[in-house]
Amino acid sequence: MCFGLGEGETLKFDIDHEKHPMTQALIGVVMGSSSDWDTMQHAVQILQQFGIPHDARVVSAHRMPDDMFAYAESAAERGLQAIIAGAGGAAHLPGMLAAKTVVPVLGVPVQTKALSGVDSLHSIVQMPKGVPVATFAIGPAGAANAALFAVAMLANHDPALRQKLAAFRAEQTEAARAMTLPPVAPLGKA
Ligand code: RP5
Repeated sequence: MCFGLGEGETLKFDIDHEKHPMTQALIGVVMGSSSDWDTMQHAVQILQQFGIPHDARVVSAHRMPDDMFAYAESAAERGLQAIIAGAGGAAHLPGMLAAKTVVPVLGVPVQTKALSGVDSLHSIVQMPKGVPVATFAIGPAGAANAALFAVAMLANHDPALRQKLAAFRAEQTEAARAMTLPPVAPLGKA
């Protein structure tokens, strides 16, 4: 699956167009299985919302290890600024990608049936010293936050994108301020 800019769409932030053609992905989203898509699509939604060129695909650490290495080894030369990697269970994918590239890897633990994703979280977060994986919350919130983190990294070098991110935060603030609470339930019915 590949998401680039559509025809007529303009790039919404300043990048070196010599180095990064209009449709070149800046963020790679990978996952161990198509069964991770329900979770990982939340990352893609955020990237789409901010107009970040990206691609998304299945790259399984244990079912297609050679492809995983090829993906990681070519990540820097393809211009990827970060890789968002989601996996569940004995979740090797983010750590093994990080072992094969210096492009920052943002790990998303996918919720599992057996251990609710705590297995995935521990597998991803407990990287030994020297090869880091920035690890996010279990499930869709982690996927969305990984993408927001990637946006924030890109925004360091892009004032327009930074403004967009600030507006996104401001919108959330307003939504929280507008929250109201329901009346207290009568005694015995709570
Ligand atoms: C991992 O195994 C994937 O990331 C997925 O979360 C898990 C189960 O994969 P399927 O058996 O559903 O394909 O590699």
